[in-house]
Amino acid sequence: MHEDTIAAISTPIGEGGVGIVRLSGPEAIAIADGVFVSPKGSRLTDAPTHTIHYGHVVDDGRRIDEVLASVMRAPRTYTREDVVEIGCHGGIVATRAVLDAVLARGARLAERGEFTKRAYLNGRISLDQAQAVADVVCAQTRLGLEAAVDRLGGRFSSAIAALRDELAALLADLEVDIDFPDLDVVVDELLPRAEAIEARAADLLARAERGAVVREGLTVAIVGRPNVGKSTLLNALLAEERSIVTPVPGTTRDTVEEVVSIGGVPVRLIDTAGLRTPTDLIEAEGVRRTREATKKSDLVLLLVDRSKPLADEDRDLIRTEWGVPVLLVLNKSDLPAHVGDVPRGTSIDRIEISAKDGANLPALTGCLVELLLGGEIPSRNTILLLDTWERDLLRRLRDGVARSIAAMREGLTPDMVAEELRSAYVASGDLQGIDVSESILDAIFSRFCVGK
Ligand SMILES: Nc1nc2c(ncn2[C@@H]2O[C@H](COP(=O)(O)OP(=O)(O)OP(=O)(O)O)[C@@H](O)[C@H]2O)c(=O)[nH]1
Ligand SMILES: [Mg+2]
Repeated sequence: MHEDTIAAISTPIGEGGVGIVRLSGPEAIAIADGVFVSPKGSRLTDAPTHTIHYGHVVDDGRRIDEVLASVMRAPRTYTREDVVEIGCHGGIVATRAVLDAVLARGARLAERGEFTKRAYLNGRISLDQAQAVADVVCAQTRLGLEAAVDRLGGRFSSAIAALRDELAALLADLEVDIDFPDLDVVVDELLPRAEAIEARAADLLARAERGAVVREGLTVAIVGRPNVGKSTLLNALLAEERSIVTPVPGTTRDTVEEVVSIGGVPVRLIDTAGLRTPTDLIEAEGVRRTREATKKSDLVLLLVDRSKPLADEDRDLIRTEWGVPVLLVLNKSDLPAHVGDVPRGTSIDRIEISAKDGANLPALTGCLVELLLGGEIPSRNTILLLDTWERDLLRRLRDGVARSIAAMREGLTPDMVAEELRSAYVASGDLQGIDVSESILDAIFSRFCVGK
């Protein structure tokens, strides 16, 4: 248990219906009681666990806010410590003043994720579940949320625990073989078990790689000459008038970014300034930003206006090597076509749409699913949300088992096989959060906001 008591505002900063100041630690109830006055004179320190109390927070005898204080005594709390949540009216000033009052009484301002870190250190949740909490908070699509909630339920932890148990059993059987070389635990018996472990680790890894896409999302840049309908397409895909659309070429001067869910994957769409020889400084900067945007994209949607003859600038863009897959989009299919022959250039596919009336937009989304996700729409059962370092450990686990299998097939000695299995076993332990280094812990909890 921790010595000190931490406090923070647990709701988003800004005006809202309520603002919650959360305290956790041995002095949480006493500190809250020190700033709390109930109309009937009852004390939070006498309150039974999991009860809510009406009153005011006072500082220097002045009432700061009318509040509801929830008293939750250890161990059945988020952190397993004494916790008090003071529900204020919301708004920046009042909530902040309540926080200042408890800080003045001896609470320490919590660091990012410190409440959840305590929940982990006090054994209420596994590291895996702590990560899942961050994913729940950060989820950008329904699918991301579902996968995070699944993980919070501990599905990944139990899968790893099972693998670890089997690795331990396999190692134990091998030890017997090492100690009594003529006892001859046959490779025939161990090999299929190792193969089964490898198959399961490989499956988890494949799901984690799909999950990485759901978690980190993808980026798509919409580029083309001025006036071809880039902003109109962004708005159509978003189903809102986000970007300014006018018949004037050069309308969009800065990049505009929004996230849409495509097959449950958050896709950051970047509408860019039309590419042409800049006519002024602002436009030159816009064009530079367009080039930057394409560099950080996973795919480029290259738009051409098919109601106009193809311009030399279109041709240049079609010939450009963008370094990522390009989908050529012939826009304005609602108008008569005057574009003539459009060379394919570096694009891997092409499609005709009308951004204005939405014709063929579902097909465009289908193309994106095909090109970005290999045609496979992820579902909560086919993905796993893991951090990069966890994917790394999972890979190490699988590789260790794979090497042990190779060693068995080559007829190497049992202790050589065991050595490979041991590295897989160590990786499984790290994945369970046993002996995770402080730096990894810091990396995990820094993903949280203050107050979580
Ligand atoms: N008929 C028709 N008009 C369209 C279509 N898409 C866009 N437009 C029109 O084309 C004009 C330019 O559209 P924008 O979306 O502003 O074009 P842009 O590519 O963003 O242009 P810049 O920001 O200047 O680079 C507007 O008048 C749109 O209404 C379409 O599919 N059909
Ligand atoms: Mg535009």
